[in-house]
Amino acid sequence: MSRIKFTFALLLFFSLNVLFGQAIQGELKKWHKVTLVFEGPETSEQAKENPFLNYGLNVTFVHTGTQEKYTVPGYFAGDGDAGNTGAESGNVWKVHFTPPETGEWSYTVDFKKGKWAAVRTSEKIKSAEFMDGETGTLTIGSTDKSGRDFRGKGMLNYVGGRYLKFQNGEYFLPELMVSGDILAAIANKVKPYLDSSKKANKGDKVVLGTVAGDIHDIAKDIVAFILDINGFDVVDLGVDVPVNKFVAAVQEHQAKIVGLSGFLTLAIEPMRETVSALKEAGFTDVKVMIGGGPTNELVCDDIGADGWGANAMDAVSLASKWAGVSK
Ligand code: B12
Repeated sequence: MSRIKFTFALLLFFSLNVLFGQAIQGELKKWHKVTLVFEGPETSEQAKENPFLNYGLNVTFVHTGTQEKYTVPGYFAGDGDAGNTGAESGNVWKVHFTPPETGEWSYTVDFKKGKWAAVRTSEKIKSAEFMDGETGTLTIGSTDKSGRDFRGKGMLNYVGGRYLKFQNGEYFLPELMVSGDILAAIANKVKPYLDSSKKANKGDKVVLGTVAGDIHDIAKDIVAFILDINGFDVVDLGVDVPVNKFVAAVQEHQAKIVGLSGFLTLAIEPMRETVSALKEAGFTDVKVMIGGGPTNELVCDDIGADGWGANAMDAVSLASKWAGVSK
């Protein structure tokens, strides 16, 4: 574009904005917040005609390519900087939109006035004029954010169960991570009050750990806790446990049961090596159970383990069976 054309386009853009009393703030990028700022009616939070109830501002955005459509409610924003100024009055109205797609979005403003206009439609509710009926377009580019910046990941959606997922496909983990910490905290508080008669199994030791190369321990900790409250003495070796450490722990604690946890496909080989190493060390009567993401009964058979568990209660069932305890 020549410099003259560019200057003309720029002037047109600004004059249109002035004409409509409108500005667009924020980076025009996918998943970034774009704010439409309107110069609307001068009013106040204390006005008899309550701006949050008796005005209804909605902007409908439509993606030109896919026709994906969102209607986003706007709000009375005082002087536009009320968070800093504390202003209760002004003529600034805002709508925030986070475009979920690149490309062109057209928008249409609907601005109404009347009793409870913010929450209902009625023939008595009329145009509030100002920006009502205004239209425009936004051209949205790709996000330039990555890493921990949420603007590179998109909206967080609930996808069932306990999980939240970003639009880029990544799961949001904190709840799961925190749940492990909560369990540990609860376990420490609850254990002293648990029925000590369950400790009839005392002597039934389970050597447990997440195998070499793998640091996932939320599930392993749950298994340890459930085994513990069911009367087993758990020797928890932690995570990334080398083969020889399992063997040494079995020797030291004279344990008859070993539990191997792993969540990486790469954990299957260390599990196999641990099973073999125990046999080679002469612990042929030691039973080994496995569990965690990539494991199943086929893996169990293939690596020569004695049992597989889908969950912590399976660990209790297997250990109880091997210890000759009925559960
Ligand atoms: C939480 C998590 C993490 C956390 C772990 C935090 C922690 N302190 O444990 C963090 C963020 C640290 C992490 C790191 C990584 N992770 Co990760 N992680 C997960 C995630 C989301 C959940 C796993 C989990 O804890 N589930 C919760 C438990 C409680 O669920 P559960 O399976 O129902 O638990 C039961 C059973 O498994 C069973 N059980 C478990 N162990 C045992 C043992 C026995 C003996 C028995 C009987 C039963 C049993 O009992 C449990 C309780 O009921 C999974 C994806 C997923 N949704 O599963 C990926 C996942 C396991 N991770 C994965 C990967 C690749 C990694 C990383 C390599 C990523 C990276 N590039 O850095 C690193 C691992 C580094 C390493 N060397 O280990 C991949 C593994 C892919 C694969 N097949 O190899 C997964 C599947 C994600 C994915 N789809 O890509 N991760």
